[in-house]
Amino acid sequence: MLQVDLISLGGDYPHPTAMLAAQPPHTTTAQLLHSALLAISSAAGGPAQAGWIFPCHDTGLQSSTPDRAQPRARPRSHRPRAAQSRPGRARLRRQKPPGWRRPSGAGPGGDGGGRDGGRHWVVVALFSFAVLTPAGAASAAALPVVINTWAFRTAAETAWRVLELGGSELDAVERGCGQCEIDQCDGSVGYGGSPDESGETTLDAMIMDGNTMEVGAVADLRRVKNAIGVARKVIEYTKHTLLVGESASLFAVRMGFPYEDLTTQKSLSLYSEWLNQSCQPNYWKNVVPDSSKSCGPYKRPEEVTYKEEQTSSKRSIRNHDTIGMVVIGVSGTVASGTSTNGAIHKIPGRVGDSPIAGAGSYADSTAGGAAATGDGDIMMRFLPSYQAVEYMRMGTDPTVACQKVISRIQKYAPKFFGAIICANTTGSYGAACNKIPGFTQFHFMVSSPLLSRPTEQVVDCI
Ligand code: SD4
Repeated sequence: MLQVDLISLGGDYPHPTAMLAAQPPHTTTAQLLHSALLAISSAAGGPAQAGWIFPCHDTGLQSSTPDRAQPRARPRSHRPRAAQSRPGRARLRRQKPPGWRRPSGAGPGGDGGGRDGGRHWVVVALFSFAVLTPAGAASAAALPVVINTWAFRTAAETAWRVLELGGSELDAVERGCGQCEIDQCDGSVGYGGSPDESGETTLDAMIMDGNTMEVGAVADLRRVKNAIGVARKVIEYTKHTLLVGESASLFAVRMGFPYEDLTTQKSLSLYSEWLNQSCQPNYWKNVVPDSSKSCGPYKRPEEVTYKEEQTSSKRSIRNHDTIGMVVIGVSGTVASGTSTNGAIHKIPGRVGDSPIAGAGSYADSTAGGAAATGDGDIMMRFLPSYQAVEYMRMGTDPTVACQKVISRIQKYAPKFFGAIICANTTGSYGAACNKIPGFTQFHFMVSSPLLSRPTEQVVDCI
């Protein structure tokens, strides 16, 4: 077994933001761990700075890591198991853009960007037909179903293809969300997005098996790109649920994942712009110097007057687009997962809702699955995904379950930014979002035997 003396491996390391003059100092522990990880990675023959190898896109089933469980050989039947429709109140508009083709391998820069997808939607709507499901009707149900947040089309296509090729529900979630990590969906998933206060991109992800209720999650993961892949390894090779920070990176390296810089020109310029605008916005409050006017370092004032800021999200909707995915197989097996680079300019160490079971997502094969997106600092306080699944367990229609969860958060944080997707074990699904200025509709993707292709849908926020 490889042993590394962390202390003797201390030393400076090339921080991603080294190019920027105003680089904040880092802790010695982080430096030591970083050096240790580099040493482990190269001792293990790992490509410490190599590019990300993730060949699954070609087949949907291969892995960059050596020990991926192979999928079942025989394709599953995708015939509807139950065509059950339940009443709901949401208005779901289904759209089918023309000219859809089976993907042949979109990588970074592919068409998976949800925000792009959002803009794209406006354009294609002029040329396509839309079916407006009247208020009072819910989605038709069939299995399997794949549903994911935002218009992350390549992620939906990847997950669906994994099912078609006989992969498991967990495989589909891992590959689907992993595709977004490759595509850097909206800059909010994967490497090179949402730099924190020190300019570094860190990742949160989780995956949940609704048969066994096992969860694998990583939070504040540094210098490893395939966060949901690492989360899956937490299920497969540990008895833990959640690993965090540099220690999660150490685990990832041991599992064979490349250890590499997540910084890109884009994340550097986001960071540099933020520094130039006096570090606005940020997540501090009640500190000196005044965090609404100047950069830190901040500290507690002599006399603290605690004032809970009304929960209007100062955050830009544009940089909050976590992928959350629920997959329900033909037999009703539920799996769910998330992957995100979290909140831009977050305080280092911040962990959002995405890697927290019941918050970011939840899966229970006796009821259904749900996944959330939005302001995780608010949403995680309500365990919305768990709550939605529990509503569905009681027989509540998925759309209504999603709405009830949003309403509950609204009572405490009327201006929160957030949305949730829900699906039950019959394949019925729904979504809901909180209506705030600039966010009145929520786009999501659905794949089902009732749709000829992964289809973007939109719901009006409440
Ligand atoms: C977070 N919930 O870290 C994530 C961000 C997100 O859509 O969902 N964006 O708070």
